[in-house]
Amino acid sequence: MTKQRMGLLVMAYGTPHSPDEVESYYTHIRRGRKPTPELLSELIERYERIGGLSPLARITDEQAHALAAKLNEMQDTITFTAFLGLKHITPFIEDGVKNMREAEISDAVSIVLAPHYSTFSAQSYNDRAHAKAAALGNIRIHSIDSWYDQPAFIRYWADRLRETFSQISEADQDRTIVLFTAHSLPERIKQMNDPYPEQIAHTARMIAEKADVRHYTTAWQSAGRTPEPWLGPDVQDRMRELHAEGYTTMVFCPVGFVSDHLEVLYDNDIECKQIADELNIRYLRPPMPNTHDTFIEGLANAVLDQIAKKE
Ligand code: FEC
Repeated sequence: MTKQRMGLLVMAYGTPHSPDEVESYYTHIRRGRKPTPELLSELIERYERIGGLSPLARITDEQAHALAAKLNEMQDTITFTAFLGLKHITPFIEDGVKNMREAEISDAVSIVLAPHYSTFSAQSYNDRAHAKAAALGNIRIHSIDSWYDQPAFIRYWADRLRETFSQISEADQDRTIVLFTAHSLPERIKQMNDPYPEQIAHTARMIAEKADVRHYTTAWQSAGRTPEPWLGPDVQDRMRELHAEGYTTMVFCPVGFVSDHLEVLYDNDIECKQIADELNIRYLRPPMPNTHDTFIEGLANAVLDQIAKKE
Protein backbone atom coordinates (compact mmCIF):
# COMPACT_ATOMS: atom_id res chain seq x y z
CA MET A 1 0.00 0.00 0.00
CA THR A 2 1.39 3.44 -0.87
CA LYS A 3 1.54 5.75 2.04
CA GLN A 4 -0.13 9.16 1.88
CA ARG A 5 2.27 12.14 2.04
CA MET A 6 1.42 14.83 4.51
CA GLY A 7 3.09 18.08 5.42
CA LEU A 8 3.56 19.04 9.03
CA LEU A 9 3.79 22.80 9.43
CA VAL A 10 5.45 23.35 12.79
CA MET A 11 4.96 26.97 13.80
CA ALA A 12 6.85 28.72 16.58
CA TYR A 13 7.78 32.18 17.83
CA GLY A 14 11.32 32.34 16.41
CA THR A 15 14.40 34.07 17.76
CA PRO A 16 17.31 35.98 16.19
CA HIS A 17 19.88 33.66 14.58
CA SER A 18 22.65 36.22 15.19
CA PRO A 19 23.06 39.45 17.21
CA ASP A 20 22.66 41.46 13.93
CA GLU A 21 19.09 40.23 13.63
CA VAL A 22 17.89 41.45 17.04
CA GLU A 23 16.70 44.84 15.75
CA SER A 24 14.72 43.51 12.77
CA TYR A 25 13.26 40.75 14.96
CA TYR A 26 12.15 43.27 17.60
CA THR A 27 10.73 45.54 14.88
CA HIS A 28 8.71 42.61 13.53
CA ILE A 29 7.35 41.80 17.02
CA ARG A 30 6.33 45.48 17.26
CA ARG A 31 4.46 45.17 13.95
CA GLY A 32 6.93 47.33 12.02
CA ARG A 33 7.67 49.97 14.66
CA LYS A 34 11.43 50.18 15.31
CA PRO A 35 12.29 49.90 19.02
CA THR A 36 13.92 52.93 20.64
CA PRO A 37 17.69 52.59 21.21
CA GLU A 38 16.96 52.09 24.95
CA LEU A 39 14.50 49.23 24.31
CA LEU A 40 16.91 47.64 21.83
CA SER A 41 19.92 47.75 24.13
CA GLU A 42 17.80 46.41 26.97
CA LEU A 43 16.80 43.41 24.82
CA ILE A 44 20.40 42.82 23.67
CA GLU A 45 21.47 42.87 27.31
CA ARG A 46 18.82 40.27 28.20
CA TYR A 47 20.16 37.98 25.44
CA GLU A 48 23.70 38.56 26.72
CA ARG A 49 22.64 37.53 30.22
CA ILE A 50 21.45 34.15 28.88
CA GLY A 51 24.64 33.52 26.92
CA GLY A 52 24.41 35.82 23.89
CA LEU A 53 21.48 34.34 22.01
CA SER A 54 18.47 32.18 22.80
CA PRO A 55 18.66 28.38 22.38
CA LEU A 56 15.12 28.57 20.93
CA ALA A 57 16.16 28.25 17.26
CA ARG A 58 17.99 24.98 17.87
CA ILE A 59 15.27 23.59 20.14
CA THR A 60 12.43 24.44 17.72
CA ASP A 61 14.31 22.62 14.95
CA GLU A 62 14.85 19.59 17.14
CA GLN A 63 11.20 19.56 18.23
CA ALA A 64 9.98 19.65 14.61
CA HIS A 65 12.24 16.75 13.63
CA ALA A 66 11.37 14.74 16.74
CA LEU A 67 7.65 15.26 16.09
CA ALA A 68 7.81 14.08 12.46
CA ALA A 69 9.92 11.07 13.50
CA LYS A 70 7.48 10.20 16.29
CA LEU A 71 4.47 10.44 13.96
CA ASN A 72 6.17 8.25 11.35
CA GLU A 73 6.91 5.69 14.04
CA MET A 74 3.39 5.73 15.57
CA GLN A 75 1.46 4.81 12.41
CA ASP A 76 2.11 3.39 8.96
CA THR A 77 -0.42 4.97 6.60
CA ILE A 78 1.00 8.51 6.33
CA THR A 79 4.54 9.80 5.81
CA PHE A 80 4.94 13.14 7.54
CA THR A 81 7.54 15.71 6.54
CA ALA A 82 8.13 18.66 8.86
CA PHE A 83 8.42 22.28 7.65
CA LEU A 84 9.17 25.19 9.97
CA GLY A 85 7.14 28.39 9.96
CA LEU A 86 8.19 31.11 12.39
CA LYS A 87 6.18 34.09 13.59
CA HIS A 88 8.84 36.76 13.79
CA ILE A 89 11.90 35.61 11.79
CA THR A 90 12.91 33.49 8.80
CA PRO A 91 11.73 31.00 7.78
CA PHE A 92 8.45 32.88 8.29
CA ILE A 93 5.12 31.03 8.41
CA GLU A 94 4.54 32.06 4.78
CA ASP A 95 7.94 30.57 3.80
CA GLY A 96 6.98 27.29 5.47
CA VAL A 97 3.72 27.08 3.48
CA LYS A 98 5.55 27.96 0.26
CA ASN A 99 8.21 25.30 0.96
CA MET A 100 5.49 22.68 1.45
CA ARG A 101 3.81 23.70 -1.81
CA GLU A 102 7.14 23.51 -3.65
CA ALA A 103 7.62 20.01 -2.25
CA GLU A 104 4.26 19.21 -3.95
CA ILE A 105 2.46 18.65 -0.69
CA SER A 106 -1.27 19.19 -1.02
CA ASP A 107 -2.42 18.18 2.45
CA ALA A 108 -0.91 19.38 5.72
CA VAL A 109 -1.53 19.68 9.42
CA SER A 110 -0.31 22.75 11.26
CA ILE A 111 0.60 22.89 14.93
CA VAL A 112 1.81 25.82 17.02
CA LEU A 113 4.53 25.12 19.58
CA ALA A 114 2.48 26.86 22.27
CA PRO A 115 -0.21 24.85 24.06
CA HIS A 116 -3.05 27.36 24.39
CA TYR A 117 -5.43 29.16 22.06
CA SER A 118 -5.62 32.90 21.91
CA THR A 119 -6.47 35.35 19.16
CA PHE A 120 -2.97 36.81 19.79
CA SER A 121 -1.14 33.48 19.57
CA ALA A 122 -2.56 30.35 17.89
CA GLN A 123 -5.08 32.25 15.79
CA SER A 124 -2.55 34.72 14.46
CA TYR A 125 -0.25 31.86 13.40
CA ASN A 126 -3.08 29.88 11.78
CA ASP A 127 -4.55 32.91 9.98
CA ARG A 128 -1.19 33.62 8.33
CA ALA A 129 -0.75 29.98 7.26
CA HIS A 130 -4.25 29.87 5.75
CA ALA A 131 -3.88 33.20 3.97
CA LYS A 132 -0.65 32.00 2.32
CA ALA A 133 -2.19 28.61 1.41
CA ALA A 134 -5.18 30.41 -0.19
CA ALA A 135 -2.85 32.67 -2.16
CA LEU A 136 -0.81 29.73 -3.47
CA GLY A 137 -3.74 27.37 -4.08
CA ASN A 138 -3.71 23.54 -4.20
CA ILE A 139 -2.75 23.09 -0.59
CA ARG A 140 -5.07 22.38 2.33
CA ILE A 141 -3.94 23.01 5.89
CA HIS A 142 -5.77 21.48 8.85
CA SER A 143 -4.91 23.57 11.89
CA ILE A 144 -4.87 22.51 15.50
CA ASP A 145 -6.20 25.36 17.66
CA SER A 146 -4.86 24.19 21.01
CA TRP A 147 -3.49 21.01 22.51
CA TYR A 148 -2.94 21.91 26.19
CA ASP A 149 -5.27 19.13 27.35
CA GLN A 150 -3.33 16.31 25.66
CA PRO A 151 -2.85 13.70 28.43
CA ALA A 152 0.88 13.26 27.66
CA PHE A 153 1.48 17.02 27.99
CA ILE A 154 -0.24 17.07 31.39
CA ARG A 155 1.69 13.93 32.38
CA TYR A 156 4.99 15.57 31.37
CA TRP A 157 4.52 18.38 33.90
CA ALA A 158 2.97 16.16 36.58
CA ASP A 159 6.02 13.84 36.37
CA ARG A 160 8.39 16.81 36.66
CA LEU A 161 6.48 18.10 39.69
CA ARG A 162 6.64 14.72 41.43
CA GLU A 163 10.41 14.67 40.83
CA THR A 164 10.72 18.22 42.15
CA PHE A 165 8.64 17.51 45.25
CA SER A 166 10.83 14.50 46.02
CA GLN A 167 13.65 17.02 46.68
CA ILE A 168 11.56 18.93 49.25
CA SER A 169 11.31 17.66 52.83
CA GLU A 170 7.87 16.68 54.11
CA ALA A 171 8.04 19.52 56.64
CA ASP A 172 8.67 22.09 53.90
CA GLN A 173 5.99 20.81 51.53
CA ASP A 174 3.23 22.70 53.35
CA ARG A 175 5.12 25.94 52.78
CA THR A 176 5.72 25.13 49.10
CA ILE A 177 3.58 26.52 46.29
CA VAL A 178 3.58 25.81 42.55
CA LEU A 179 3.22 28.82 40.24
CA PHE A 180 1.79 27.90 36.84
CA THR A 181 2.64 30.78 34.54
CA ALA A 182 1.99 31.87 30.97
CA HIS A 183 2.81 34.88 28.82
CA SER A 184 0.61 37.83 29.71
CA LEU A 185 -1.56 39.36 26.98
CA PRO A 186 -3.28 42.74 26.74
CA GLU A 187 -6.24 42.81 29.10
CA ARG A 188 -8.60 43.67 26.23
CA ILE A 189 -8.65 39.94 25.29
CA LYS A 190 -11.20 39.60 28.12
CA GLN A 191 -13.73 41.70 26.18
CA MET A 192 -13.10 39.44 23.18
CA ASN A 193 -14.14 36.35 25.20
CA ASP A 194 -10.74 34.86 24.46
CA PRO A 195 -10.44 31.38 26.04
CA TYR A 196 -6.73 31.86 26.91
CA PRO A 197 -7.10 32.69 30.66
CA GLU A 198 -9.50 29.79 31.22
CA GLN A 199 -7.24 27.37 29.31
CA ILE A 200 -4.29 28.33 31.51
CA ALA A 201 -6.40 27.84 34.67
CA HIS A 202 -7.60 24.46 33.34
CA THR A 203 -4.01 23.37 32.59
CA ALA A 204 -2.97 24.24 36.14
CA ARG A 205 -5.91 22.30 37.62
CA MET A 206 -5.20 19.20 35.55
CA ILE A 207 -1.47 19.10 36.35
CA ALA A 208 -1.97 19.89 40.04
CA GLU A 209 -4.57 17.11 40.39
CA LYS A 210 -2.42 14.57 38.58
CA ALA A 211 0.66 15.39 40.67
CA ASP A 212 -1.30 15.70 43.97
CA VAL A 213 -0.02 19.23 44.47
CA ARG A 214 -1.28 20.74 47.75
CA HIS A 215 -0.83 24.45 46.99
CA TYR A 216 -0.80 26.09 43.60
CA THR A 217 -1.69 29.32 41.86
CA THR A 218 -1.55 30.85 38.38
CA ALA A 219 0.18 34.09 37.39
CA TRP A 220 1.16 36.00 34.27
CA GLN A 221 4.69 36.74 33.15
CA SER A 222 6.70 38.63 30.53
CA ALA A 223 4.08 41.34 29.87
CA GLY A 224 4.98 43.57 26.90
CA ARG A 225 6.64 46.92 27.38
CA THR A 226 3.64 48.92 26.20
CA PRO A 227 1.41 51.41 28.08
CA GLU A 228 -1.83 49.43 27.74
CA PRO A 229 -3.01 47.24 30.66
CA TRP A 230 -1.85 43.59 30.55
CA LEU A 231 -3.42 40.57 32.25
CA GLY A 232 -2.43 40.31 35.91
CA PRO A 233 -1.45 39.37 38.54
CA ASP A 234 2.14 39.59 37.37
CA VAL A 235 4.24 36.72 38.65
CA GLN A 236 6.70 39.01 40.42
CA ASP A 237 3.94 40.72 42.46
CA ARG A 238 2.40 37.32 43.16
CA MET A 239 5.73 36.06 44.58
CA ARG A 240 5.75 38.87 47.14
CA GLU A 241 2.12 38.16 48.14
CA LEU A 242 2.81 34.43 48.50
CA HIS A 243 5.87 35.14 50.61
CA ALA A 244 3.73 37.35 52.86
CA GLU A 245 1.28 34.41 53.17
CA GLY A 246 4.15 32.27 54.53
CA TYR A 247 5.39 30.27 51.53
CA THR A 248 9.12 29.58 51.61
CA THR A 249 9.58 27.44 48.45
CA MET A 250 8.22 28.37 45.02
CA VAL A 251 8.15 25.91 42.13
CA PHE A 252 7.85 27.52 38.70
CA CYS A 253 6.04 25.74 35.87
CA PRO A 254 5.91 28.08 32.82
CA VAL A 255 3.18 25.97 31.18
CA GLY A 256 2.45 28.55 28.48
CA PHE A 257 5.85 27.77 26.92
CA VAL A 258 7.47 24.55 25.77
CA SER A 259 11.18 25.37 25.40
CA ASP A 260 14.15 26.92 27.08
CA HIS A 261 14.21 30.49 25.76
CA LEU A 262 14.51 34.11 26.79
CA GLU A 263 11.16 34.32 28.60
CA VAL A 264 12.07 31.36 30.84
CA LEU A 265 15.87 31.65 31.09
CA TYR A 266 15.74 35.40 31.77
CA ASP A 267 12.26 36.29 33.05
CA ASN A 268 12.04 33.27 35.35
CA ASP A 269 15.56 32.04 36.05
CA ILE A 270 17.13 35.50 36.44
CA GLU A 271 14.35 37.96 37.37
CA CYS A 272 12.14 35.70 39.51
CA LYS A 273 15.20 34.03 41.02
CA GLN A 274 16.49 37.47 42.04
CA ILE A 275 13.23 38.18 43.87
CA ALA A 276 13.39 34.75 45.51
CA ASP A 277 16.93 35.54 46.73
CA GLU A 278 15.81 38.92 48.03
CA LEU A 279 12.92 37.30 49.93
CA ASN A 280 15.20 34.47 51.07
CA ILE A 281 12.97 31.76 49.61
CA ARG A 282 13.81 28.67 47.57
CA TYR A 283 13.37 28.94 43.76
CA LEU A 284 12.84 25.70 41.83
CA ARG A 285 12.05 25.39 38.13
CA PRO A 286 11.63 21.89 36.66
CA PRO A 287 13.06 21.40 33.12
CA MET A 288 11.09 22.61 30.12
CA PRO A 289 9.57 20.00 27.73
CA ASN A 290 12.03 20.67 24.83
CA THR A 291 12.33 17.26 23.10
CA HIS A 292 11.30 15.04 26.01
CA ASP A 293 9.66 11.91 24.60
CA THR A 294 6.46 12.24 26.68
CA PHE A 295 5.96 15.80 25.45
CA ILE A 296 6.61 14.87 21.79
CA GLU A 297 4.10 12.05 22.21
CA GLY A 298 1.51 14.63 23.33
CA LEU A 299 2.15 16.74 20.22
CA ALA A 300 1.96 13.66 17.98
CA ASN A 301 -1.38 12.67 19.51
CA ALA A 302 -2.70 16.18 18.87
CA VAL A 303 -1.76 15.81 15.18
CA LEU A 304 -3.35 12.35 14.90
CA ASP A 305 -6.51 13.57 16.68
CA GLN A 306 -6.78 16.43 14.17
CA ILE A 307 -6.46 14.01 11.24
CA ALA A 308 -9.12 11.71 12.76
CA LYS A 309 -11.45 14.75 13.07
CA LYS A 310 -11.14 15.66 9.40
CA GLU A 311 -11.88 12.07 8.22
O1 FEC B 1 14.01 33.16 23.15
C1 FEC B 1 13.65 34.05 22.36
O2 FEC B 1 14.45 34.72 21.73
C2 FEC B 1 12.21 34.35 22.09
C3 FEC B 1 11.38 34.20 23.34
C4 FEC B 1 9.92 34.61 23.22
C5 FEC B 1 8.85 33.76 23.26
C6 FEC B 1 7.65 34.55 23.27
C7 FEC B 1 6.39 34.03 23.35
C8 FEC B 1 5.23 34.74 23.35
N1 FEC B 1 5.12 36.11 23.17
C9 FEC B 1 3.80 36.44 23.22
C10 FEC B 1 3.26 37.70 23.08
C11 FEC B 1 3.99 38.86 23.01
C12 FEC B 1 3.41 40.19 22.93
C13 FEC B 1 4.46 41.08 22.90
C14 FEC B 1 5.68 40.32 22.97
C15 FEC B 1 6.96 40.85 22.97
C16 FEC B 1 8.14 40.11 22.97
C17 FEC B 1 9.48 40.67 22.90
C18 FEC B 1 10.38 39.60 22.93
C19 FEC B 1 9.59 38.39 23.01
N2 FEC B 1 8.25 38.73 23.03
FE1 FEC B 1 6.69 37.43 23.00
N3 FEC B 1 8.01 35.88 23.21
C20 FEC B 1 9.38 35.94 23.16
C21 FEC B 1 10.13 37.12 23.06
N4 FEC B 1 5.37 38.98 23.04
C22 FEC B 1 11.90 39.65 22.87
C23 FEC B 1 9.82 42.16 22.78
C24 FEC B 1 10.37 42.71 24.05
C25 FEC B 1 9.43 42.54 25.20
O3 FEC B 1 8.33 43.13 25.16
O4 FEC B 1 9.82 41.76 26.09
C26 FEC B 1 4.36 42.63 22.85
C27 FEC B 1 4.40 43.14 21.44
C28 FEC B 1 4.29 44.65 21.40
O5 FEC B 1 5.25 45.30 21.89
O6 FEC B 1 3.25 45.12 20.93
C29 FEC B 1 1.91 40.48 22.85
C30 FEC B 1 3.02 35.22 23.44
C31 FEC B 1 3.90 34.18 23.54
C32 FEC B 1 3.58 32.69 23.84
C33 FEC B 1 2.94 32.03 22.67
C34 FEC B 1 3.91 31.82 21.53
O7 FEC B 1 5.01 31.25 21.73
O8 FEC B 1 3.53 32.25 20.42
C35 FEC B 1 1.51 35.15 23.57
C36 FEC B 1 8.91 32.27 23.29
